[in-house]
Formats: sequence, structure tokens, C-alpha cells
Amino acid sequence: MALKSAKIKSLHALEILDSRGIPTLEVSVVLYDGTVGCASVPAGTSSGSHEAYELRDHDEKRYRGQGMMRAIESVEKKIFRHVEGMVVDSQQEIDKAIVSADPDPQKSHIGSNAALGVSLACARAAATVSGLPLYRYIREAYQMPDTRYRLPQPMFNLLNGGAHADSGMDIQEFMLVPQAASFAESVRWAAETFAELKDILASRGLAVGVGLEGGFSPGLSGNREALNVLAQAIQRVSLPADSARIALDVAATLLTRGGQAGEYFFKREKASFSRDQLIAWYAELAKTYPILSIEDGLGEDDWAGWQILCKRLRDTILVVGDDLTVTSTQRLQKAIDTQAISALIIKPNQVGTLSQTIACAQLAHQHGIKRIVSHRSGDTPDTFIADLAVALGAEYIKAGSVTRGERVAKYNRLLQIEKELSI
Ligand code: 2PG
Ligand code: MG
Repeated sequence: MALKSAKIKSLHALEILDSRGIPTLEVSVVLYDGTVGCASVPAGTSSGSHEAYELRDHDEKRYRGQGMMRAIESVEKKIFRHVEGMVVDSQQEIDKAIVSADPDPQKSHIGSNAALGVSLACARAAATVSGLPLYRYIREAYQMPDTRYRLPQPMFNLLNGGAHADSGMDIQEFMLVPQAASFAESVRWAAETFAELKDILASRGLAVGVGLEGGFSPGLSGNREALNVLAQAIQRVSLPADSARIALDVAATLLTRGGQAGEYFFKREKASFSRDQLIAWYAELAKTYPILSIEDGLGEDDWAGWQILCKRLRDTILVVGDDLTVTSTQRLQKAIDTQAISALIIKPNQVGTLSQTIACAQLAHQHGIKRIVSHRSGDTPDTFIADLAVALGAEYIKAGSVTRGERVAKYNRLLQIEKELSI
């Protein structure tokens, strides 16, 4: 039963910094009973053009136009008017009210960042009021099936390239996916592989500084060499046979010339690929390396290409949509109808409310599409996505490497949850 005291009294937003030194939002909701719920909002670097609208000031005198003053006003005035006095544990109603504050489904008036901050802060406050851990509260709030909780399998981004590192490879992310018996074991394998990788790079005189998501970004000659050093590091850890797979995020939209699907240009390798050549190259990689998945292997609007890609590779690897699907139920439905993907990325800030995020994840699940809950390259120590992944029973989570506080915060939260569930 909803408690009278658990109603929204006020909203407060603060301009804070994300892990890239760029402003983002922290939102607090204060309830009449004095409970406070707080959440901060991540932001992408290689964002898809179909993501909901991120509101920034565009005032070049502050933070090169990236400031959050308009987003703060959106939280405290525009959105507040719609949610004031609502019972905080009616998350779906709250999210509907947030969506109704903007006539544009892309949230170009209120901003998806302002919307998400409010939505997640309310969920946190409601979890506190209910006395439940956040992952349990989310399950109850959405009446999700009462199946056993399980931890997502982590994808650790150990080599950063693309838009996430200036000295890296054309492919944006090279991730290690341990096939371990527990989450804790996966974390240990990843940390040990990372340490081996560091030794290998250092012994070759290569840079061991890290990119935006905490993975190395050495000046390797190309993508194949990156795969080779990763495979070598995995080998050195002497993991049980077949217990480590590799996930790639190509972020291919950024490799097209002016967004033109059909031709992809790999700057570092000085090579051009047609769509068909690129698909053939992925097929070859999947034969040579223990590839689990390829994310954004083609441009975000090349629907015909995705169909070909998925048909060719879905029996061997997971074909993952991110910029293609942008956590949108409409775009996901199109991907289902055209058989364009077999897995997708779930990023709450691509859509702007918890309820829309969950609707997309549930639609995917109904159609047997695997879900990878994901951080953003600009992130904060907020660990909401860890609880979300557990609540959803998501198959995977990607939250960066085993370094950088904002990345390990998510993995550390999952270690806590794993322990809590085993007691
Ligand atoms: C991605 C993400 C997260 P960004 O492409 O999957 O790794 O990057 O947040 O820059 O879009
Ligand atoms: Mg991606």
C-alpha cells in the first residue's frame, strides 16, 4: 500500500562532472517523510543519432557549451510541475508524467538527461522507503516474474579504440567475457588478464595509459594486432579451455564517410571496406578468434545490411544493436521484424526513463534477444545499471575495464549483490 508520507515534495538538480570532465546532472528527489533519492546521469561520446535528446546549454561561455543550466531548470521547474505530490512508489505513473511533460517523444524540450535523472532518483527513493535493495524494488515495481535472481555475465573492455582513445584502434571496444562460475571469479580473471596485458604492452615499449573506459589504448598497428595481444594475455592467465570469449564494439557508424552506409573507412589501417567486405571480414574474425559478439558492426541506418549481417553470423556469434536500436521499442520492433539482431544494448539514457528502458528490455526478452545492460563512456560512480541488470535478469553487462572508479563501481556493486544473494 502506498504510504501517504512517500510523496514527492521537491526536486533538486546539480551540475556535476562526468568521468570525461564534461558536465552532467545529479538529481535528488526529496519526499515529505524526509527520504532523499539521488541519481546521476551518464553521457555518450559515440552517441547514436536516434537517441533521445540530451539537453545542454550551448552557451559557449561556460564549459564550451556543454553546461547543465537548462537541464537543471527542466528538472526543477518543467518536470517538477508534472510529478509534484505523486506517490514515489508509482514509478510507472511517474515516468508517464515525465513523458507527458514533453510533446516531443525524443524529449527535445525537457531533455532525456533531465528526465532520466528524475526517473532514477524516484526509483532510488522508493527503494529506500520500501526497505528493499534497488534490484528487488525494481522487480516489484514492474511485477516482473519471481524467477531466481542471477548475475549478468560481465564484458570487460580491456582495449579502448575509436572515439574512446586517441592512440587506439579503429574498433572502439575489445572486451573480455570470462565464462566463469561466479561473478567474483569473472572479476578476478579480468583483473589478471588486464595485468598480463599491461606487461605484454610494456615489454614492447607501448603506452599503458588508459582510454575513456579504463582499457589500454596502445599504438598498435591495427585491429588484428589488438586481438592478438588480448589473446596472448588470456593465454598467459592459463584460464580453463574455452573459458574466455571476446566481444567487440565496432561503433561502425563512426567509420562511415559522412554517415554514408555502404563504405567503411578504417583510418588506422588505411583500409576501406564495402559493407559486404566488412561482413566477410567479421566472419573471418569469428573463425580465427573466440568471438562471442559484434556490436554495431554496421551503420545505424543500414537496415538492409544488418539483415545480411545477422543472417550470415547469427548462428556463430551475437549480432548486437546499439546505435541501431537506441533502447527504443519502435526501433527494436523494426529490428525484430527484419531479423536484424540477436542481442541489443540497453542504455537508460538513450531513452530517458526507467519504464521505457524496461519496456524495451522486456520486448527483447520476449523475442529471445539477449540483453546487454550498458554504461556510457562519460559516466559517474552511480551504480544504478548494476541493480537494473540483476532486476531484469539481463544476460550481460558492460561497464568498462577493471580500472577507473566509475567503471569498477558497477562491478563492485555486483560483487555485493552476488554476496547478498548467496547468504
Ligand atoms: C557504446 C558506448 C559505451 P558511448 O558505444 O556502446 O561503451 O560508448 O557511451 O560513447 O556511446
Ligand atoms: Mg556501442
